[in-house]
This record gives sequence, C-alpha cells and structure tokens, in this order.
Amino acid sequence: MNKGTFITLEGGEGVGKSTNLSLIKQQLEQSGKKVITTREPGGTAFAEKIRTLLLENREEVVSEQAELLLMFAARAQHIYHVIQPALVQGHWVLCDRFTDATYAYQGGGRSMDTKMIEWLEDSVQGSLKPDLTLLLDAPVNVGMDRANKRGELDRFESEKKVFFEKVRAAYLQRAKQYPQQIKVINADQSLSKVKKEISFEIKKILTECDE
Ligand code: Z5A
Repeated sequence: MNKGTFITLEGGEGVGKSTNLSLIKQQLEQSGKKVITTREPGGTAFAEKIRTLLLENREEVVSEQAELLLMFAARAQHIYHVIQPALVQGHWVLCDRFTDATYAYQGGGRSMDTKMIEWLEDSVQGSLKPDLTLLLDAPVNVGMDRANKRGELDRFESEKKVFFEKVRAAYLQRAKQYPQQIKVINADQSLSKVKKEISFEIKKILTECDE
C-alpha cells in the first residue's frame, strides 16, 4: 500500500518544470519529507535509453503507435523500479512529466485516440495516479522562445507551433476535467511569482497529508 505522496509537474516545453522542481524539493525537505525527484520519459537506466530513442532526431519517421508504446514501456519500468517502491516506503515522489503528458502530446498534439491511452494507463498503472499535478501554463511562444535559446532542438521541440497549441489545449482540458488533481499555475510571469503560486499548492498538500 502507498504511504507516500506523488506529485507531477506538467506543461509545454520551456515553461519552467525543471527550474521549479528543485524549488519544490527544497520546500518539501524543509518540512522534513524524504523526496525523490525523477522524470519521464526516463528515471531508470533502461527508461533513459528509451528517452534517447524518443527524443533523438532521425530520418526514419517514428509512427505514432511506436511513440505511444515506448512512452508506456519507459513508464512501466519507471513505476516498477522507482515510483512504486518510493511511495511504498512513504517518500514523496516529484516527477517531471507523467501520463498527463501522454494525453497532451500523443492525445492532443498527435490527435491519437484517447481510448488507447486510457487502456494503456489502466494496464500499466493500475490505480496509481498523481496526488497532485502542477500544470505550468504559458502561451506557446513564451515556452518556445525559452527552449530555442538553448540551442539544438530535439524531435519534439522541432514540432511546429500548431502542435504545441494542441498540446496546451489538451492540458487545459484535462485540468478542467480533473480539478482536484490538476492545479493550473500561471507560468507567464516572473519566476518569483510562479514560485509563490506553486508554494501555495505545496503548503496545501502538506497540510492535507499531515491531517
Ligand atoms: N513527452 C511525450 O510526448 N509524452 C509523454 O508521455 C512524456 C513526454 C512523458 C521530453 O520532455 C519530451 O517528451 C517533451 C514531451 C515528450 N517534449 N517537448 N517539448 P522534457 O520535459 O524533457 O522536455 P521539455 O518540456 O522540452 O523540458 P524543458 O524544455 O527542459 O522545459 P522545462 O523544464 O519546462 O523548462 P526549464 O528548463 O525549467 O526552463 C527553460 C528556461 O526558461 C530556463 O532557461 C529557465 O531559466 C527559464 N525560465 C523558467 N521559468 C521562467 C520564468 N518564469 N521566467 C523567465 N524565465 C524562466
């Protein structure tokens, strides 16, 4: 049985997930929690290899089905070796992207049938769902500008603006559908303001978990 708490960070590219992940870790540790930080796709040596396969630019077109199945192959490995054992031990798991990203990128961006995603989610995760998801939301141009400044673009970052608009819309749709789990954070403001909004949600979940 899980005694820990599972928090995920989501959003389009360059919205500040990695930057804020370390701030959340600090806040949780200051409250005496044992925190594991991880990411998807990836999180284990094997799953990181799948990540490389997925992100590398290549001549051969990657089919949507292959992409979706690889996301869940990496996730299965990640859950088995990292997420589930940490939660069972009562740790807090902070994960940069999880299954909401699949609904947003493969379901929204690639327009894949969400029934297939739901089936894979049930099969791979069973009842495992995040306790809290922080969705960092910003206009697509903001994130794309930040990502472009970093240099060479990977296979996802090379997608066109319309793809990222569909990703953003799918994320916001999920936030509407699951308001208890998904909290939208305005990422189009100064880092200190973003941090304040996130800190408010983290304090709330800390209080709920201590009650
Ligand atoms: N993917 C998928 O398709 N399906 C799935 O199921 C999963 C993933 C799990 C890799 O993810 C790709 O996998 C991803 C979707 C796909 N592709 N895309 N795009 P990733 O998380 O590694 O990729 P990413 O979204 O491109 O990560 P990122 O670019 O590193 O974004 P970030 O972590 O959100 O941003 P950051 O590194 O924290 O910040 C970017 C820069 O902005 C940095 O210089 C910061 O200092 C700056 N920043 C951050 N916040 C601010 C504010 N508020 N003001 C000013 N500057 C800021």
